[in-house]
Amino acid sequence: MKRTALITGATAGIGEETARLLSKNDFNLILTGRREERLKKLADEITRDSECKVHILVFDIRSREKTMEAVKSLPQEWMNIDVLLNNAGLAAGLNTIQEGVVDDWEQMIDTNIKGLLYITRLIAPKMVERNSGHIVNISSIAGKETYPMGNVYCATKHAVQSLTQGMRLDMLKHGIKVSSVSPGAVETEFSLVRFKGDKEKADKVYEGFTPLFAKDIAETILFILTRPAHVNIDDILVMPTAQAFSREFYRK
Ligand code: NDP
Ligand code: 8X3
Repeated sequence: MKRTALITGATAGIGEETARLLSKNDFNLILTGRREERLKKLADEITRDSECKVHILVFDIRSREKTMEAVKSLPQEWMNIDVLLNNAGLAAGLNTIQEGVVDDWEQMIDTNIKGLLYITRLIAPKMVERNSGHIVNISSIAGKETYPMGNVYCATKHAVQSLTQGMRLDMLKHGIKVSSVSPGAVETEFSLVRFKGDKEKADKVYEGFTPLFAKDIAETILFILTRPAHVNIDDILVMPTAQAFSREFYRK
């Protein structure tokens, strides 16, 4: 029987590629994000190329009300969510603390921590009721190390690590699986967003080495989701071969 997965941030990068991969591996999908056109296009592609059913929800995860409305709007047949992939997130800017942009800090905290919590709070109780479910949180190497000027972004991902442990402890007796995936540099729209559309700056991040691609992380997520019932993958750190720790790159 197919499982239902809700993916936050399915309009680009890791979320989009994971949607494609899960659609071919016995999942029906609830795809979310702010960019409706992209969600519709992806839903059309997936339903054309697979047996997967897709439902889209358009909302800004920073809004508690909009997130609640979106989840409450789900038709009955979509209410039993087996997998929650907490992927929506971003880095905004790269500045020292003393020159930090407070609006950027708020955007990262509101998306990467509070947004993740809002949606988890809405979906986890139903998993607990059924004594079944799997939450996968996308953390980062930035959740394990702090790098210069990464301050607030790294703090949000450290929070994701901590929340993953908290979720696992609190839902242990209900048989809920909780995992995190912590990638190094993945070439997605991440750097374009971080540098606010400056493509030259964004491209420089991946210059001279082969980064990870969204598909690499999608495959890791699929691995996590397809372990036997008695196996929980707590955390996987995935790095490009040419990257050691958060800021050591071997560039040719
Ligand atoms: P992308 O920028 O390609 O994708 C980010 C996704 O998050 C988009 O679908 C975007 O959708 C969604 N999102 C962002 N803000 C909001 C919001 N306010 N409300 C709803 N959705 C939102 O980046 P990645 O795929 O790389 O990032 C996915 C996750 O992976 C993030 O949590 C990131 O921190 C993490 N990560 C990324 C790494 C990398 O090097 N790329 C490495 C380690 C972790 P939309 O804009 O349509 O709302
Ligand atoms: C994204 C990877 O190193 O740019 O989380 O923070 S990094």
